[in-house]
Amino acid sequence: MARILITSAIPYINGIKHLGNLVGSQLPADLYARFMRARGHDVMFICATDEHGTPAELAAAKAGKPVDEFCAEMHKVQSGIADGFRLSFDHFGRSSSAQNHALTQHFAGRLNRAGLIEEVSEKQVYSNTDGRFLPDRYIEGTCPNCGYDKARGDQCENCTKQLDPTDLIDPRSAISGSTDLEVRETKHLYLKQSDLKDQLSDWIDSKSDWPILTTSIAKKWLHDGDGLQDRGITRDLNWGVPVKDGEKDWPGMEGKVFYVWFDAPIEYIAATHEWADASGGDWQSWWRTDKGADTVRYVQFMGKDNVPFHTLSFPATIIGANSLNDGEQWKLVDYIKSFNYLNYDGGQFSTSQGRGIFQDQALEILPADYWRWWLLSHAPESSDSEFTWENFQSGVNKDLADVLGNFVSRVTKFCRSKFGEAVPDAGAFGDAEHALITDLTARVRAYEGYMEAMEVRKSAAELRAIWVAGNEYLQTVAPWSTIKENPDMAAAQIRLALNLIRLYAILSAPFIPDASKSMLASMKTTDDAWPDDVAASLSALPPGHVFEVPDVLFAKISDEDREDWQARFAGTRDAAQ
Ligand code: B3M
Ligand code: ZN
Repeated sequence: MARILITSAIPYINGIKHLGNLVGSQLPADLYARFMRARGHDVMFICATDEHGTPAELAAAKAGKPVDEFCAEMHKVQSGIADGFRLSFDHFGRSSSAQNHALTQHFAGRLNRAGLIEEVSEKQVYSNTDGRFLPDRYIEGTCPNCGYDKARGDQCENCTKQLDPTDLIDPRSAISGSTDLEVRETKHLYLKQSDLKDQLSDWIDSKSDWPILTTSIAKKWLHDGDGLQDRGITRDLNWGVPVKDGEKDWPGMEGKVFYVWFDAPIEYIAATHEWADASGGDWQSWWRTDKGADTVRYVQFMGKDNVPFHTLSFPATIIGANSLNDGEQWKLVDYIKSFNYLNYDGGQFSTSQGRGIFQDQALEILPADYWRWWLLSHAPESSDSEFTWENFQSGVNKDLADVLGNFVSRVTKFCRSKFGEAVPDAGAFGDAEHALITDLTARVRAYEGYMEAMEVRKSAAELRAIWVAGNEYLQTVAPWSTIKENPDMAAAQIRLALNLIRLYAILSAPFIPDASKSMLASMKTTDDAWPDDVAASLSALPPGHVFEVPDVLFAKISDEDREDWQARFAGTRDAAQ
C-alpha cells in the first residue's frame, strides 16, 4: 500500500466556476483519487477555496458584502457544488483559515532567515479618491500590448499578457472609476527566486517523466527573456494574511498582506492541517519529509495557466524554506499533471464574461455522472478541446445510454423474464466466454496502466472498450436465441453477463460513481474488490445470488433538450469579477 497525496488547484472564491475549471483540475484529480483508493492505497485528497487577493475583494464589493462574510458564504456554495459533482476530497479547506495564516507567516519567516527575502521600495499606483493603493485587479486601463480598454493591472484578458499596474494606458480605479491617480513609493518584500534558479532548473530537469505541457511551461519561464525574476510577495491590501516573520511583527510591513499567490499553494499544506484538526489525523506525516512524508507520492492537478506558480514559485518557497538545514524539511511535488483549456461552442468559457455553462447550472439540468463522463472522456490533455451540445448529446447517448445502460437493462430484464431475479446456475462457460475473459483481462490491465499514468482520455477509451466488449459478446452469443435450443448455455451466458455488471460497476466507479453505486445495489452486493484476477471476479456473484432490475441508468438526451439548452446557454449570465 502506497501513500498518495493529491491536490487540485484551489478555485478562486469570487464566483461559481464553469465546466472548464472543473475538467482542468478537480475532476481529473478526483478520478485519480478514487482509482487509487479503489486499488487499496492510502490517499489524502485536498482542495480548498482561494480566498485572498483582489478577485475576492472586488467580488465581495460587487455583492455588497463584507469580504469575510462573502467568502464564508461562497465557500459553502462551492463546497455544495463539489459534493454535487461527487468530488471526494478528504478536506475542502479555506485559504483564509487560521492554519494558513500561521503556515504562510512561518514560511515567510524561514525564507527571511535563509536570506531569501529582500525589502524593495517600488512604485505603485495610489488612488487619491479611494485613499488607497490599487494593486493588480484594482486598476483597469488600456493594454499597452493590444489596445484592449478593459485590461487589468495584473493581466490583459484579451491578449493574456502579464502586466504591472504602472504599464496601463489611461488607468482608472476599478473601485470608483476615478482617474485621480498618482504613483507613490511603497515598500514590499521580494522573494529572491533568482538565487534559487539553478536548483529549480536542476529539479525540473530531473523530472523527465512529467507531461511535456508541464515542463515546457516551466522551462519557458526559467530560460526565456529575463529568466526567473525576483517576485513581490506582499501587497497593500487589508484582506489577506498579515505580513509577519513567523509569529513576530515585521517592521515596516504593518498594514500589508502577503500576495495571494504566495499563500494559496501553502493552503494545500494548511488544508491538510485543517483536516487533521477536524479529524485528529497527522498532517505533518503527509508534508514533512523528516516526519514520515518521505514515503508519500505527491501529485498535483491544474490548468496550464497555473503551471508557472507550481513549477517555480511554490517550489521556490519550499526549497528556500528547506535550505535552513535545521532538520525541518517540507515535501516537494513528485508529479504535476496539467491540462489545456476546454472551449465552449466556438469560443472560450469565461467567468468574467459569464460565457458557457457554470457548474451550478450543469447540475440543475443533469446529474453529475453525465458531466463527469463527457468531460473526462474529452479532457483537454494534448490540446485544447471543445464542448458543443451536439458532442455532449452524442457522447452521453452513445457511451452511457446505448452501450453501458442498455447492457445492464437487457441482461437484467432478460434474466428476470426467463430465469427469475437470481443468478442462474445451469450450464458451463464455452469458447466465447473464455475468449471474452481473456480479452477483458488484457483490457483491464491496460486500463489500470492508463489510470496510473493519469492518461485520462486513454483511460476513458479503454473503459468504453470494456463496456463495448460485453455488448458485443451479448450480441454474438444472443442468449435470447440460445435459450430456444440450449437453455443451459443461455443460463451460463447470463451468469457471466450479470457478473459483468458488477465488474463494470467497480471499474467505472472513478468516472461515474453514482451509476456504479446503482449497479452494485441492483446486483445486491457490497463486494467492490478490485478485479486483480478478472476471471475470478467474473464469478463473484454465485449461482442463486439474487439481484433486482435497476431503474434506467442513463436517460438519452433528446434533440429537444439539446436545442433547449443550447438556446438557454447561448447568452451570458451575470459576469463575475
Ligand atoms: N486560484 C487560480 C485558479 O483558480 C488560482 C489557483 C490557485 S492554486 C494554489 O485557476
Ligand atoms: Zn492586451
